[in-house]
Amino acid sequence: MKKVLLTGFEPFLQFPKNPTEEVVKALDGKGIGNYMVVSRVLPVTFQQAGDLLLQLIEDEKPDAIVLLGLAAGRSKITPERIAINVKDGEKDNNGIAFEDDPIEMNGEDGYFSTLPIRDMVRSLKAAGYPAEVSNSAGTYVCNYIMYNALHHLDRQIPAGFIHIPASHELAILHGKVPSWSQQDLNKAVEICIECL
Ligand code: PCA
Repeated sequence: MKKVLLTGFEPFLQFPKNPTEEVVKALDGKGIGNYMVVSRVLPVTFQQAGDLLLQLIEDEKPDAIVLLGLAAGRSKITPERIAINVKDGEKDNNGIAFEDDPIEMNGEDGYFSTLPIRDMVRSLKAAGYPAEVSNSAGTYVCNYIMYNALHHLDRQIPAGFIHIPASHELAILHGKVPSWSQQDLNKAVEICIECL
């Protein structure tokens, strides 16, 4: 069986729960399609998340990588098309913020996802889950790790990023975001992995 590295993130900023953490815990060790899932939760800190991800790629030698992040406010599952060479935005969980900085000084402006993002969207919708390709992963830690992974991997294996909506649990705590049941979020990510 092949191995897929699946990562989620810890809570950050005004989000006291991160549903991606629950997804990766629920799917860890599962066989989905041709893949066995190995999952990890990453810190929402630019430096550590990037370093840890590259270390995991070295240690686990996965055959595919699916990175997950919360996009609170979105109502659909959104596989990301592209990571851009920019870090910018709010403070990370170490209190570090960047403004208009490159991720890699001499890196490409952007890298396209090498995941089957169109198949994922089609399969999700066929299974009854709202989904669409997103054309921006933002400029915060999610875009940062997607860029790092794709820059490092140089298209050797399928890799990319999927943003997911808030869970009901987070929506209750937060108060102002659309949400899905955690069970549906878990199932939707399973469907994405089946597309690999
Ligand atoms: N979402 C943030 C970082 C962590 C997460 O789950 C983002 O979209 O950058």
